[in-house]
Amino acid sequence: MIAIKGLAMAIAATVGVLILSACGGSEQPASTGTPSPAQATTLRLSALANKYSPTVLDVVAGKSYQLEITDITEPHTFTVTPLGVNIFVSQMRTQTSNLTVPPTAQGEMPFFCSLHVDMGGTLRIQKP
Ligand SMILES: [Cu+2]
Repeated sequence: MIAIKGLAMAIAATVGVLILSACGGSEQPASTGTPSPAQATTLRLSALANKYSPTVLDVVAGKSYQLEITDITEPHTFTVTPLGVNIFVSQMRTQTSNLTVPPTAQGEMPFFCSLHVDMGGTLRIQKP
């Protein structure tokens, strides 16, 4: 919990710095010198009523995602056994976690919550 709060504060601090630098650089055109690192795509998953929705998540092998789980009212897991993914979802309301799909992964794999029998879906992995 403390680590998560610390992360939230770090993100808040980063956002603050970004806003500050955006204001300070008003005389210069948008900086195009350094390409920003590839933006991770956000995958949204609701945990409303202890069911994951949508039940199909489309991802691409080798890509990283920000998995944003919303409507959390009690602890869950986001588990994909073949990928070795087992994220503990402990924050109330919304939790964002990194999900990286290995480049060699492909096909359909079940994802599920190990705490709720009927809570799960299918991760559909496309080739890049
Ligand atoms: Cu659950």
